[in-house]
Amino acid sequence: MPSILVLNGPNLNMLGVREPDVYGKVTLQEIETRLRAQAERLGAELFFFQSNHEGALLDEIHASYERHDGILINPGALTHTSYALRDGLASVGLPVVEVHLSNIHKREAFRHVSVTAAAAVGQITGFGALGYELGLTALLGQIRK
Ligand code: CA2
Repeated sequence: MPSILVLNGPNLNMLGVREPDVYGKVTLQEIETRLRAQAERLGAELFFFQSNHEGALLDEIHASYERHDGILINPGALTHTSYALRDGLASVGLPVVEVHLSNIHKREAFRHVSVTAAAAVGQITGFGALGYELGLTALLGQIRK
């Protein structure tokens, strides 16, 4: 059974708590519950990790080497700034799918660029919590092809 690391970056622990107009009312815990149900249907094992610290995310990415089969990641604002995360994702050689709740291209100019997406197979942006489920389906498609 494929093993998937689900990574969430800075501030995603605040989902559903503040700014529901931008990110919706769903909490990260609810996203996890929905994704686990989908993973069970699709026959995949999920490992969740959220951190507000770039280095902690990087350590988790490095540890995924030979432990997981793919990475589903919402890097939060590190999407737009972190060459370290991009290099880390590229270094482990696993298929990566990047997910964003909001449509980053419809927002402030600084969000239009993702430096991490170059290390991903593809990016899903603007579909809210559903994006994680779409991303998981896409990632498993890459692993099983
Ligand atoms: O749309 C996304 O998923 C983002 O990755 C969310 C990040 C943002 O920096 C990216 O540009 C796009 C923000 C994470 C959530 O931040 C919150 C802030 C306040 C209240 C709740 C969440």
